[in-house]
Amino acid sequence: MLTIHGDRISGNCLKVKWIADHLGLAYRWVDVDVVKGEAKAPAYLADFPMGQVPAVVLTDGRRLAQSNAILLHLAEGSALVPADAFARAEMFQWLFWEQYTHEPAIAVRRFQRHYLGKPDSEIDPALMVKGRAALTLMARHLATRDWFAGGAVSCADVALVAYTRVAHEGGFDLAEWPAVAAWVTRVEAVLGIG
Ligand SMILES: N[C@@H](CCC(=O)N[C@@H](CS)C(=O)NCC(=O)O)C(=O)O
Repeated sequence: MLTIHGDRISGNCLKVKWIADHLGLAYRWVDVDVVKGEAKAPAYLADFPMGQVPAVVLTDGRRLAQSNAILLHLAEGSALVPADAFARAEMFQWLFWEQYTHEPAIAVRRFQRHYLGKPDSEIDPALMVKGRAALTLMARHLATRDWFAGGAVSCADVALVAYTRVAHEGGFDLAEWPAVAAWVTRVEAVLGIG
């Protein structure tokens, strides 16, 4: 059976859980408390040298880390990975953007504010600027489209919704970006969450 190592406070981990649930995959969930440093424990590092969650052990024993790589592997062959080559490339475009631009601003600000309890004055102001720019870019895209890649929900939507739906915990008010808020509701409905 698939084993998912994850922490439920982590959007990166929830992405993997949601995909597995959506696809009806059987799995065992192993809690790894990132705040307690369990992802850096020697036993965990021996199995997953990147020292982060999520990470999975596939049914055949092979291991894989990095949330979006895991999403793509689990969703291979499903409607969440577009068959059309350009739509698939668009999905990759948003997946890479999510990890390089969106998550490092919105998820990091959320973690510092909501989980470490830092006051706004102690959080790098650039995180708010970058997070707002990311949400504005998403809103511009969603002004003419319901989903991020191709004409249907894909792994890109699942990856992007993970931290967007909890952006308020990072101090971002989605009421300022109604197209993004409406898309969050659409993705949550597909995934049966929310
Ligand atoms: N690029 C990685 C990021 C993973 C990541 O940042 N994981 C965090 C939780 S969201 C973590 O494991 N932090 C604990 C640590 O670094 O010790 C992915 O997409 O999986």
